Amino acid sequence: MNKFATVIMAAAAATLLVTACSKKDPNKTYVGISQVGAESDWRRASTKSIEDAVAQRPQIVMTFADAMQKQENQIKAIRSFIRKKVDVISFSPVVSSGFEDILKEAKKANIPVVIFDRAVDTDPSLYVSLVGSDFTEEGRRAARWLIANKPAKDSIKVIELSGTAGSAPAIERQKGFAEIIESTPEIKVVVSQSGNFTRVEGKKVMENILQTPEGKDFDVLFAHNDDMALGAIEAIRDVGKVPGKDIIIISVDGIKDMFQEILKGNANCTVECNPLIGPTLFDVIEKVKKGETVPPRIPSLEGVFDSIGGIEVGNEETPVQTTKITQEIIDGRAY
Ligand code: GYE
Repeated sequence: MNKFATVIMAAAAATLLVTACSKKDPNKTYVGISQVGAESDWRRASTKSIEDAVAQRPQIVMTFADAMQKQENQIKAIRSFIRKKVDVISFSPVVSSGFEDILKEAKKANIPVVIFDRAVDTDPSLYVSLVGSDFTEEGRRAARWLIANKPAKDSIKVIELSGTAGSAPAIERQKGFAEIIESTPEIKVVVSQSGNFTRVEGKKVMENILQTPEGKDFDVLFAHNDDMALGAIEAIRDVGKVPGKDIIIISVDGIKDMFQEILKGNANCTVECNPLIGPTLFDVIEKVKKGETVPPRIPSLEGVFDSIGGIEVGNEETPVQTTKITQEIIDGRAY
């Protein structure tokens, strides 16, 4: 075979390969998912819920990309989904700002976007639906629990460990908590620092705070997620204070490890945030692929768990009483 023929054949093979890869089965739904990372037990449960849902739906062809908590990775992944011409793009935005341009690219390519978990602050016309929790209400619930169980003191000092800076759950949990404690002037947040939603950083940040004057004298830890609270509990214990007793520990998510700590008396309350959104998410994605209309906002139903039970922490529209944690409840939890 001469050189010319070899080149032609290689080119033909390459074309064939490209067509084979890009040929889509019309009966399948091609979905590109960009997940935040694997920063917490909550996140790992969210990914598992997505994988389980896909395993149950043979018609879904998913490309999954882990952004490792970096927005730039997420933008790259979304751009590659657009190039691949998937049917639907879905992602949980690491932070809420800075997605306008890439979402416009998706819109231009006629690919609908379903956001899950965390919100973006772009024009809402750039995505079809947001499937996820009400983080502001989670912050409010945490504050209502504190007010119902506050120590009898003139001054109650709170240290807040916030989540990833600029992320929707960090912004909104902080806002909801602040809004409710405002009417109880003896409760004050004296320090607020980010632990980036991880156990390791939660511990490190708490260790540093414990060395400052504010860290020597405080009453409550409000952490934006359980993983940071669990790291902070270790740091608090290391300086000889008793978490759950000397320091009231309140956090958000509702992972098994935190339930266990509350049952042992080492922590006090966790506001549930449900990561098991896989089935709802793919129901929405399939409807979107078929061109059906879906609600712009699909919230999750969630509880609040503590060692007491029966504390009202909801609002007028959605009253919620806390559930007292038992070993049986822990054994029945999926994450
Ligand atoms: O609370 C935290 C995770 O976006 C609601 O992200 C989610 C948060 C969750 O890392 O554990």
